[in-house]
Amino acid sequence: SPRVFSGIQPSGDLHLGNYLGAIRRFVPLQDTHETIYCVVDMHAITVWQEPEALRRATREVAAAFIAAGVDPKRSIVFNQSQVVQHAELAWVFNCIARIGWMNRMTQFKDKAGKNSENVSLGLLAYPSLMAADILLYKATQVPVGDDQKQHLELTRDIAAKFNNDYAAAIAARDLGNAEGQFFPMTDPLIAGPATRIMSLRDGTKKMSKSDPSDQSRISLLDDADAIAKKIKKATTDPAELPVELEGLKARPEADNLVGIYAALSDKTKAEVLAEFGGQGWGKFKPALAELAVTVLAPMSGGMRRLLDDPETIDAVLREGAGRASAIAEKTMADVRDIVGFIR
Ligand code: AQP
Repeated sequence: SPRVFSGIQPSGDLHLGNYLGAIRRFVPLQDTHETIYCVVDMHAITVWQEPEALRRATREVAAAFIAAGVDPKRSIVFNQSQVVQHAELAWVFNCIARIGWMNRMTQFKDKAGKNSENVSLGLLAYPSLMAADILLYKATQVPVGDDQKQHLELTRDIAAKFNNDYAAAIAARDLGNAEGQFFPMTDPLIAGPATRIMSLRDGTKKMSKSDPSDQSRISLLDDADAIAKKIKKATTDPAELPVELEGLKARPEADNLVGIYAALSDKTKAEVLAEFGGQGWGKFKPALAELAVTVLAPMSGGMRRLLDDPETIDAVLREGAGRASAIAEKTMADVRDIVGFIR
């Protein structure tokens, strides 16, 4: 069956965007696909992480997967650094990808800001490690939020250049598919009303773990009180909610909150406006807060219970890493032969 891979960085507090854009969508894929979900701790250290905080955040991401409904028996759940082939393939891809490709990545430009000479080399090479994550498992589908689309395009570019540069070696060993490709072309799965949740403070910025303002995001471990307060304080324009979808166009904050309501209630934005159009924020915000608490309370409760027993989480990650390694080593052994490494 087709294989799905996705990863989340343990780089801070998981938030509603991570949940709606990615984690929640991991669950139903277990019924139709072979699924591999990874806590990408090696990606996280592209910016400084305090070691104890990294360990805690790694367990938190694993707990979020499981609390959301990812079953570690059906899916492979592990942390990236335990499967050394990720780093090994990333090195090969660093030698395939061009510096110009990396310099064009908007995530790099956003994160590096004006200081691009002084960020880690790993931050620039990030998409190369991400391509390795996906292609080690020859995954063909990757459920992600909209912000990852450009990285997925780069993954395809790397796969295509590898297939092309080494076409003769791939053919000589009969390691290609019908089209002679060793690595498949991967598609992003980006769907639904929540592919890009925006900051609660600024409707033009995405909700992000690394935003310095805690008020900008709803964290998955926030309690009901915190969620209600953050939604109440969320930046909005003073106008009431529009009746038609069109009316959300030039109103990023309103569009964002309606989109969040839609995603949390499995409705379309039009359906949400049919219910709330013409009403003011004083009506809508409490309804949104109540809905968010209803959906997120079981998540945070489940995460807290799992986090009470870190040894069990670590055992899940270790067991998952063992299963992932078996697949990864098979791919990597072929890559070593293709590239010309003696073993
Ligand atoms: N705001 C968002 N709306 C929808 N989806 C989102 N994702 C992230 N933010 C939103 C999706 O969540 C997954 C997690 O990706 P990641 O951990 O690699 O980090 P990221 O994309 O860089 O997101 P963050 O949370 O903003 O982290 P920082 O601040 O550390 O960069 C991905 O599938 C992503 O699309």
